[in-house]
Amino acid sequence: MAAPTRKKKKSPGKKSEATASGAQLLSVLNDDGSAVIGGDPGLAKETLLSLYEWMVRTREFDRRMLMLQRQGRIGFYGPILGQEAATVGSVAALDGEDWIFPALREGAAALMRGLPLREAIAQLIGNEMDRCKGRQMPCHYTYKEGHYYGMSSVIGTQISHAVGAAMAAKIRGDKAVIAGYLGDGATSSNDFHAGMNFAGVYRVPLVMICQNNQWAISVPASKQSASETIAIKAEAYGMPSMRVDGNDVLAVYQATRQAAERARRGDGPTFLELVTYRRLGHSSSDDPSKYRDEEEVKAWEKRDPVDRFRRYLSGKKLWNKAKEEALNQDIADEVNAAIKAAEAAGPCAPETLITDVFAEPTEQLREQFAQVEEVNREQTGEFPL
Ligand SMILES: Cc1ncc(C[n+]2csc(CCOP(=O)(O)OP(=O)(O)O)c2C)c(N)n1
Ligand SMILES: [Mg+2]
Repeated sequence: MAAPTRKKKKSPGKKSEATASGAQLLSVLNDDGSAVIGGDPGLAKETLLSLYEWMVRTREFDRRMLMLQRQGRIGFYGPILGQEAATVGSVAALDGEDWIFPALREGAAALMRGLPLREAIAQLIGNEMDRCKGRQMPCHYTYKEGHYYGMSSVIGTQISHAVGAAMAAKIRGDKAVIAGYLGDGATSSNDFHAGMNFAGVYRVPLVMICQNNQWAISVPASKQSASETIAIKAEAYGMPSMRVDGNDVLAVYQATRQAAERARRGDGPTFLELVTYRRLGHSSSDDPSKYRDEEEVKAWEKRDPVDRFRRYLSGKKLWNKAKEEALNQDIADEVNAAIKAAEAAGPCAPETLITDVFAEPTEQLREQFAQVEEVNREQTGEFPL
């Protein structure tokens, strides 16, 4: 996405300052779509529309990918319905050279940084168009050109990676800031404590962004921690934090922008807790009706981040039904074309089993591959696999 443009003069509202306790909840948008007085970050029209477009694209992509999984066209998918504002708002507030270390629900960030939709879908399939050649689990995109790091599936390890990269940026004197994402569940990992401590001590240029979606698979946030909030944990590491309404794209944008500017100035890391909700299952393999109350889901539906922002744009006369219909059609066409292109790609070549392990496959790898070929030939009478 293009660098966000901002109108000059307007200053962010007082509520946005990072607090020591992290107890306040920063929000800009009321449920009716109006903005809290003094809290509107005053973004330019193009930026506002781009935020909305990305939220809608993210939602449609997510919906279609889950459908592909249900139709058996991809193996696995981790939906993000309800969390669009958290990813889109935070990524839009970063500069293009900043690095993103995603956790489980930030795939849209790769798209915003330029990963073509068809390549993202190829990653879900694991075919020859996939730059990881099917070696990563679905939804574990990677896009180096867009400074989007490949996600590690082991919960909490993304934190150490992000902190390490931030330390490297500091040593090298880069201008880049590191955005390290995690979920509420990841705050119980050893890596969280080690990473937060290191980041605080060395004052690395980092924004830790926790998407508190209230659940870690079937474990509710209330059983995850005895702390009053997640944001408050940062205090122990000497790090300012903010608790932000994660379903409010303007609040997320504003908080991330401020935290990134702070890091870029050399003033060290900030921790953001984005309060949001995972409306669907943990993944396509999960059935949340087994462990949570449908009433809770319905309550969060009313705070839908896309509807809320649409109301804000409509109130500003920047959006209407005709524009909505045109955007929906464009995105549907875009996703359809991307699915077609990704599904047209063939499987990965069998040799990719042994390439990229070393610069040149070793003799042992070649031998093993020959054995695989032999077994396959015996069993099927043909090769390739
Ligand atoms: C070390 C480790 N333990 C367990 C798992 C299995 N696991 C995958 S996702 C997940 C829950 C993560 O919850 P959270 O951090 O809140 O992220 P969310 O899925 O809600 O986005 C677990 C336990 C794992 N991947 N790694
Ligand atoms: Mg969670």
